[in-house]
Formats: sequence, C-alpha cells, structure tokens
Amino acid sequence: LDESPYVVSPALEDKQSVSSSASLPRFLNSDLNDNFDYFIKKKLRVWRQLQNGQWESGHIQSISTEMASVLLKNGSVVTVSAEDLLPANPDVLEGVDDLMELSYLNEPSVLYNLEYRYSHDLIYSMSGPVLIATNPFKNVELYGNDYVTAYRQKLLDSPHVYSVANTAYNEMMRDGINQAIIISGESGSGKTETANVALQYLESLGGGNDGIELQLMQTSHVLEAFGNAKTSLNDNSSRFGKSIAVYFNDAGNICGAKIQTFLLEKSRVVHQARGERSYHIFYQLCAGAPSALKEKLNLKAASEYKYLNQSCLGVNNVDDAQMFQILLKALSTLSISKEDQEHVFEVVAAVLWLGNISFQVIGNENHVEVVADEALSTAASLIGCRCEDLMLALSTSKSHTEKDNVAKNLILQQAIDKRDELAKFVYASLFNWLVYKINGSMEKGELQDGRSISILDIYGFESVQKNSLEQLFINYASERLHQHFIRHLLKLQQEEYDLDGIDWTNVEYRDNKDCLDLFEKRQTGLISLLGEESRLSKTSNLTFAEKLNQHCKTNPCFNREQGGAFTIRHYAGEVQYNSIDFLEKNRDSLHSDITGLLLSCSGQLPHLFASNHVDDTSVFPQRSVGTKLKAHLFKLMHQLENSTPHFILCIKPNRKQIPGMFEKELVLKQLRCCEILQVVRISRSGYPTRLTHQEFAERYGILSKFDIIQDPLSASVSVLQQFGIQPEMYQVGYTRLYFRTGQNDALEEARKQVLQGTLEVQKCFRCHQA
Ligand code: AD9
Ligand code: MG
Repeated sequence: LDESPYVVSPALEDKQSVSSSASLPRFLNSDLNDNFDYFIKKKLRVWRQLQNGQWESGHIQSISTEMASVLLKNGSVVTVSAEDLLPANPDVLEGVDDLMELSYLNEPSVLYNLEYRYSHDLIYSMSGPVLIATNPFKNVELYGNDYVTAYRQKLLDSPHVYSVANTAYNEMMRDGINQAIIISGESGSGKTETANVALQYLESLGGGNDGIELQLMQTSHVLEAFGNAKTSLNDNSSRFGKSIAVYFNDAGNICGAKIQTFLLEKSRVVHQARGERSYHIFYQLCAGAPSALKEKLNLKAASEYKYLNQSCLGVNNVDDAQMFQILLKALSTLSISKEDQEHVFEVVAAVLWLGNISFQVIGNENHVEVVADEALSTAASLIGCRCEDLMLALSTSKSHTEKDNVAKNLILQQAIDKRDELAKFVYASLFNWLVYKINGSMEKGELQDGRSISILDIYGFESVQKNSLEQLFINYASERLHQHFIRHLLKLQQEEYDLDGIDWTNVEYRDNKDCLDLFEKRQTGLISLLGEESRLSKTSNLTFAEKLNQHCKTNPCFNREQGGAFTIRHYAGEVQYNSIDFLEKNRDSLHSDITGLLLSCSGQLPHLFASNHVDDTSVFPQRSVGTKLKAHLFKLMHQLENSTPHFILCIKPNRKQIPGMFEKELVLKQLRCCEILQVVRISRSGYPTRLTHQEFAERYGILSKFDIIQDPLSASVSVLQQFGIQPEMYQVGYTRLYFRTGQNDALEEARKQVLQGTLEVQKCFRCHQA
C-alpha cells in the first residue's frame, strides 16, 4: 500500500464513472492531481486497453496532457492516448481475498485479481458482501471435514462457502431470524455444486439422534438423478429450481428440512435438442438396474428407446451404472421403501416404453390406431391398465357434447401429442411425488420459524440456439432473483442514506425493473397475456405475439421480431424467443380421457398422480404454467424478504467446461451483469454499522458525560469525539448514526471494560436511565 499515497475517491476510479471534462487523463483526475509527479516518478503500473477491448499492463514512462508513454512487459514502449489507461494496483495487492481491498477498483484490476486467484486454485473471493465462486471444473483441495472444522473454529478465514454458511448459522442463532443463502450465476457456473458444499457444512453441524443430517446430502443425489440432464451448457444442468430449508432446534442442532421445487422442464422427457440428454435417471436405470429388475421392467439398453436415442446417450466421465447404485443408496437413506422404489422404476420404465408406442394410419381420413406390439403391452402393464384402454386413450379423443360422450378418431400428430402428454405428465408427477416423500422423511418434528437456513439454487440464465417457453420461464425466474440481489445490495442501502439525509454520492447501477414489469404487469404483462391467450379459443402464437407487441412495444426491454418471434433484453443479455408452441406448453392441459385412464389403473402411483391432478384443477381450474410460476416466485420472494440474505455469485470461467481456462471477456460479462463493481463500491464507501440515535445513546451513553435522555445526539457526538473517531468514518443522519466497518470496535471495547470494572459509572448510567 505504501506505493499508493492517495486515497482514490470511488466515483473517480472507474472508466464508466469518470467525467471526461478535465483535460488530465481520467485516472489522474482532480484530487489525484497533486500526486501526478509521484505517479510518474515511481513509474506506476497501468492498464492499457487494446483494440479488442482486452487490457494489458505496463509502467508509465512519461505523460503529457493527452498522450502517455508506457513500457510494456515485453520491453517495448508504446505511446497511447491517456484516455485508454487505467491505474493498476501495486504488487502488494496481488490476489487479495476481497476486492474491497484493491486501491483501484476498475474492471481490468478486478479481472486480474480473480484470474490470479483462479490460477492458484483460490476459486473463492469476496467482493464486499458477496462471495464470488469461480467454477474450477476440477476437484480442488478445499473441502472435507478438516476444512469444515477449520472454518467453524475460525482457524481459516479466507473466502469460502463454508464461511458464508457459518456466518448464516451464527446470525440465525444470535438473532433468531431465518437466513437465506442465495446462489446465482448462469447455467453451468456451479450453483448446484455450491449449494451442495453449503449443505455439507450444515450437515456437519449435526442433528439429534434421528440421522437427519445424513439424509440431507442424499437429497441431492435423488433430485439430480430425476431433475438434472446434460444440456449444451452444462453436463449436469438442473432443469428445476430448488430451495432447501434446514431447520435447527434451540440447541443449534438440525431438526428437520424441507425442499421446495420450481417448475420442472417437462418437454425434455420426450424431446431433446442436439447434444443434449433427457433426465439422468433414464440412462442410470438402463445401465445399472440389477437383472431381476431389468426383467421385471422388460428393460432394454437406452439406445433402444425413442425418447432417449434422439441425439446423445452418454456424458463424459460419468458412469451411469455407478450413479444408479448411488441413487439406490440415497433412496434407502431417505427412507423410501423398497416397494416404493420399485413403483418409481416402474413409472420410469413406463415412460420409456410409452415413447416406443407407434401408430399406423387407417382408412381414408388419416386416422390412426395404435400398433399392438411389445411397447404397448409393456407400457400398459407397467402403468397397470388394459392394452385396449391405452390404445383407445391414445388414438381417440372424447368430446363432451350435450347429448353424449362421442369419441373422435385422431390423426397421427394428435396421437403422438397425446402419447407425449401422458409421458410428460407421469414423469413430472413422479418428480413432485419424490420431493413430497423426501420431505415426509425429513420432517422430524415441529419446525420453528426463525431457526432455518435456506439454500437457494434456481436455474441459471440461459440463451441457447432455439429459445422456447422453457428458456423464457427460466430467465424470468432468474430476473426475479436478480431483482432481490439488486434490491438488497444496491438499492435499499442507497435509499436509506438518501432518506436519512447523509452525504452520499449515488452509485449508478442498472435496475432490471423494466424487464420484470414486462413479465409481471397485471393484465398487460407477458405472463398475463400468455395466460389469457392460452385460455381463449381461436388463438395462436401469432395472435399472442401481436397482443404482446401491442401492450409491450414501449417497454425498453422488448422488441418484436419477424413472425411470432420477439427479443427480450435481460439483465444477463439479449435473448430471442420463438413463440411456436408457447400456448400449448403454457396451457399444459391434460385430456380428461388420460386422467380417466390413469384413475382406472391398478398401478399405485399413476392412480395417485391422476387423483392429485383432479384435486389441483378443481381448486385452480384455469391456472396456466406461467401464472403458477409467477405465484410461486412471489411466495419465494416473500420468504426471502423475511430472511437475512447471504449472496453467492457463481462465475463460469469458460464455455468449454474445462479446468484452467479463464476467458476474461466471459467473466467480465458476468461481473457486469451482476453490477459487482458497483456492489463493491457501495460497500467500500458505505456504512455497514447503523444505530438509531436512541440505540447509540443507550448503548454507549455510559461513556459520555452528557445526559443521554435529555440530549441523545450531543451525548453521541461527544462519545465519538472522546474516542477519536474521525469525522470521515461516520455520518450523522436524521434518525441514525452510520459507521464505516470496524469503527465502533473501540467503543464496544470501552463499554465492555466499563461494564466489567467500574461500578461507579454503572450507577451513574442507571441514574441517567432513571
Ligand atoms: V445450471 O443453471 O443448473 O445449468 P449450475 O448449477 O450453475 O448450472 P453446476 O453446479 O451444475 O452448475 O456446475 C457445473 C459443473 O461444474 C459441475 O458438474 C462440476 O463439474 C463443475 N463444478 C462446479 N463447481 C465446482 C466445484 N466447486 N468443484 C469442482 C465444480 N467442480
Ligand atoms: Mg444447477
């Protein structure tokens, strides 16, 4: 630090926030003026921006008003516009734990710091209150019992998920307030792994005698087998959102846990894009089922099933058979009986066989009938119905006319859709049922409000080649969570400073409110319009696109494209969506004859799924998928608003999913989307400790000679002066006193000493209070 004799005002450090009015280079602006000679004399390091936007470091040789000579690492000297330079940090700050410690906070310095750490396998860094986790794409030696113990005992304090979890735990025990560990990041950035690491820490806190902590980790094996799949962005992509709340008793031991899941991507069961797979469980079952089970389910190799052999069958470095063994163990640990496990696999196999059911065209009107083959008979036997009933349900459709129930014959595409509808319904119901069963086995007793830590792992932002309703919903959920991030880290703090009248230079940031409005506006937002178009008859994706355009064209995040396509400018990038299938997918209706078929089944689970469906639709008959998701996210936000948040941002360092590769521009894009520099800036120049005048006077009044009842403000200020707290280290607001980090430590210490040692002062304190 001794190379850096000046304090840089946050507003002047960064390229984006520096005014260009002065004639000096931006990094030597105004109050740095006095240090100009010093900067050159010391030949301090700078970053120079290259044509391609990247940055290269060098040392300043000389500088004029507009141009600077810079000595580069390779020994050459270049003369560049001083406009293209930013100050670099002194070597002593290389690889600091917390970006807050950087003397110069600008994009190249932050990137360099993260890259330096990444190359030393230091994948975690703090950026003020946010933990940044850069995906190593390899095993790093940072986990396990020894590390857990070291973080618990505070023998280690470098940034880590363990340390975030430990803070959450301590705050929960101290304040009696629910905590939330909110993990964000784009697809493949490491959210699910990070959530598992956090869970591992909580697990180590131990439970009572009921072994609940042992069950916690096993939940991931089950949820990932049934809810994760290989996508083009991630070999183990979560196709559902998840929040797991771990509950504690007064002694601080785990006493229960509860999982909430959000919207599983159903379409994947019947169709996958190029290079992608369906849910892991299908391949695991085919590869790993013991022979008796294989025989019972009439199982073939994965390649024999049409739902699986569309594009890709294996995942690099993953042994599906071995994963199946891990799954079986997890199901047993979670107290799912052997009998129930068999029912589960019957449903999984039934889905596979349904996919192999084929149709043949009969008659002149292109009507179809189901081919009576092995696929039909196995599927029927696995769900527990007669072949004829299944044939009828898939090749005809009952229309309820006033007079009679007339069965209409279907054409090929209608029959395929109906078959797929059945497969998707059964699979999604199975997933929800598993979550329900797991919750049942982890609910050990009364769960107390204010004694829980939730770990949130919602799907990450996605932009793929063909973006459909699945991506739209995933990105909507991502926007919702991003708003929470912004609100807590950027908005609320600054609003409070503003309202309380303290001296504060506002830090600008991009709010995603417009984008959320686009989705959520009542009646004219995307979710409402989509719901309405799905409900009405004679609508199509084109009428939807037209309506959307009509109501949203003035929204800055919306753009209509050709046909039924449109573009949304998300916080994490622009995505073009094609609305073909939107209405169908959003309606997500189940033909009544499919429900009827399942209700008549002897298979325990299919029957249960159908009756649950009937119950649900009788409560909310017209709810579309989008409306349900919106309601679910609102409920989640409500829970989060009542919890103390702890943010973890996962960063994907390269698109290839390989270790050791740090693509700067990709990382920068992610840091920018989450306004990380602004978060650090606000934390650095902010005042994390706040007390109302009354609270301050009551707590530290015993250190003051003034009467705190009569005049709390004078009492407070006198204490601050008495302890030599510098004026720039605190601010006096209308209602509160604000302190920079650590500034009240001296007061706390003095207070402790007074309370412990000086009776006389205590008496005096009591008489003040009286
Ligand atoms: V998605 O939005 O669900 O598509 P995530 O959840 O953000 O995505 P995930 O946790 O699945 O990403 O991580 C992707 C892959 O990165 C994992 O399968 C691991 O191979 C790898 N990864 C992530 N974090 C770590 C880690 N801490 N250590 C080792 C990791 N590997
Ligand atoms: Mg995930």
